[in-house]
Amino acid sequence: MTGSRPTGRVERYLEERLARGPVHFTLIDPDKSPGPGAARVAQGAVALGSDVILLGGSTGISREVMGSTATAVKQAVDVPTVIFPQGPESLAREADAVLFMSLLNSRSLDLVIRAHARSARAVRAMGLEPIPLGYLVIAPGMRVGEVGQVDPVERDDPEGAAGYALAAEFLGMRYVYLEAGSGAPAPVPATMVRAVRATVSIPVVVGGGIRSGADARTLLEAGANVLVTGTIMEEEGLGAGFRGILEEVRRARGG
Ligand code: 1GP
Repeated sequence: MTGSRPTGRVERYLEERLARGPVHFTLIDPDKSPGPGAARVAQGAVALGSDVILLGGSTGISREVMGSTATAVKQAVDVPTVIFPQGPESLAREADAVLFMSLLNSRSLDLVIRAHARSARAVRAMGLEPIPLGYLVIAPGMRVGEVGQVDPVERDDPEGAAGYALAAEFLGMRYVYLEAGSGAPAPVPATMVRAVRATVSIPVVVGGGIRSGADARTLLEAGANVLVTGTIMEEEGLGAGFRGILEEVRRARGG
């Protein structure tokens, strides 16, 4: 499932989990749920079987808010706390790792590589484990599509997505993330997930617009290895939608 061998603790944890089946990431926005609020959400999500707490989501999260939220979450749960960065200013040493992600289909060189060059040494100095990931925005892309100055992959272009994903693998990235955009009216199409899964050997992460067990099941059957959900929890807490998604992940693991 992986290309080059992972060296960090969080990647080894993920590799072990992925060997048993699909994995779920809970995305929490520290601006909307700072500190203890995030810790409560994380506790509930992990109790339902979520494997990783991702912190990120809105623009302009300060290092302070990210740091105090990571600390609270780490005290509350045993699973890794990983930063889903909006930019170098939201990095904080209190987390375990950071998705070190290139926005593959951005027109902005900053988001493809330049911001990374500016922040790489800080990531190392903070002791954050970088998880190399190719991030690909699929239409509609929502806010990240706009802010990220993206040329979105169209929903009827699975081959286009597969091309980007394989290029990411060839470049040594160890995950590829297909992102429909937070709050997207529908998730990434299953045909696209299937095409990418059939093309690459690295794990395929899928997020954006996953709101129900039925959505989750469709994506898992298409071969998604990691599902990321954020909005459903913001809107409904740990209600039927979220529970249904986790149930499908559990079922796909055979448990
Ligand atoms: C956003 O893929 C994540 O970056 C999660 O999307 O908020 O729609 O669940 P949602």
